[in-house]
Order: sequence, then C-alpha cells, then structure tokens
Amino acid sequence: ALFYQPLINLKTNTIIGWEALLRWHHPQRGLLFPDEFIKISEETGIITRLTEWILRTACQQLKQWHNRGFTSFTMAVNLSAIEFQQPQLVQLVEEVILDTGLPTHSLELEITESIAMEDIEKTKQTLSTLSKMGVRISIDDFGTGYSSISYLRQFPCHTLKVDRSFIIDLGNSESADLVGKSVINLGQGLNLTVVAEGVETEEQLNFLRQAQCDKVQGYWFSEPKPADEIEALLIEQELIKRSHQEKH
Ligand code: G
Ligand code: MN
Repeated sequence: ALFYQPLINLKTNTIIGWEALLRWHHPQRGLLFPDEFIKISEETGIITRLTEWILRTACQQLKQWHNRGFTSFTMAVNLSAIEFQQPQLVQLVEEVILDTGLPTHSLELEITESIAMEDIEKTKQTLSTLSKMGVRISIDDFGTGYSSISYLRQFPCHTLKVDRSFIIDLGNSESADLVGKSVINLGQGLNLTVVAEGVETEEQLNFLRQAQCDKVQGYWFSEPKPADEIEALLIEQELIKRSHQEKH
C-alpha cells in the first residue's frame, strides 16, 4: 500500500505536496515499513514490478487530487539504489506521466545522496535526462551518507531533504541550531529548495521558520496516511484557502 505524508510550505503554512511511502499490510506481522522488505524485493527481482506499481499508483492518486482542484500539489516518490539504476527507469517515468496525464513538474523523484554518489557519471546522466523531461529531483536523507558537495553542485537536482537527525535537537541545543542553520544555508546557496524532514515539535518548527527553511515534513503536521484518510486534511486546506481568498 502507499501512504502519503504532506509537505508544508513554511511561508504559506499550506500543504503543497506529498511524499508517497510504501507499506506492506502483512497478514501475520501487521504493517511493515520498506526497510523490512525492499531488500528482499530487490533480491527476488520483484522490485521492477513494484517500482512500476508505486509510480503508477502515486501518479494516479496525484491526478485525482489535481482533478479536485489541488493542481499545485506535487508527489514525491522514493527510489532505492536498484530502482534508480534500472535501465528502463526513464522510459517507465515517461510512460506513467503520459498515461496519467500529469504535468512532469508535478513528479519529484527522491534518491539518497549515497545512491547519487555511487556512480557519479551515470547519476549525472540519468538526472539530466529526467530533469530535461521536467521531472524534479530530491536528494533524500541529506547529511547522513557519504557525499561530496562539489558533486552535489554538478547534479541537476532541485531539492535537498535534510535528514531528521539534524532536526531532532533544533531549538534545544546551540550546536544543533548552528549546524541546522548552516545546512539550510548550504542547500539554498546551491540554489536548492530545502526541506526539513522529521519535524515533530513546535520548537523545531519555530527554529526552522526563523532559519527560513523552505518546506517541512513530519509528525508535527501529519503522519503518512492512506489516501482515504487524507480527505479531511484536504477539506481543511480548502477551507483555509477559501478564507484567505475572502480576506483579500
Ligand atoms: O528516507 P525517507 O526520508 O524517505 O524516510 C521517510 C520515513 O520517515 C517514512 O517511513 C516515515 O514514516 C518516517 N517519518 C516521517 N515523518 C517522521 C517524523 O516526524 N519522525 C520520525 N521519526 N519519522 C518520520
Ligand atoms: Mn524520502
């Protein structure tokens, strides 16, 4: 199943997009997270069909929300190393975009910095093809893996997602604040949109707002939820938008 977690624009305080997160309703073990089954799906080769299903389902869902009037929503989809390296990835993305009728810039693909750094030339090539199509690229879990800032500068990517380990102590520790602010500056200095992941408290949020972080994501606003539970959030958002329009 796909669950969806909202991304919030810190300037407008509104939902501007979603990240699709994979879950498995296991008959005996309950709800499983990707770290428990992605590896085996790669080893068994199921990953190819899984990737296609994820991309299709996420894009179809986004299209439905676009049809309801939320046309500025984006959808972020995570790619594992093997998924990113699949030779048919670009073709698959093209197909899904065509079939669902989504604007390409509504789709954001997330790869971790470690995946990006595995084969620099290949990464540059794939990212450049996807970027030229209009697809947006996020570097996920930034700050946890091995990465080179000089390469990051050369990649055609658009968004930096700062790992939650940088967020956890914000507002409570001077050194965490200093590092947090520096990472935000670094991302924005590279002309990237900066997303703070794993925002859980008001202190973190206040700090991030002051530090002019672009977007936030985390339990503070909402856990990842199945599509049918998102209805309430959308209604709320619609009401907020309407009351803003009435004021202006
Ligand atoms: O690697 P990536 O950043 O895509 O991982 C997303 C994972 O983080 C999801 O499984 C999601 O459930 C989890 N997550 C989302 N928001 C929060 C949060 O605020 N706190 C914590 N601890 N985990 C979160
Ligand atoms: Mn992610």
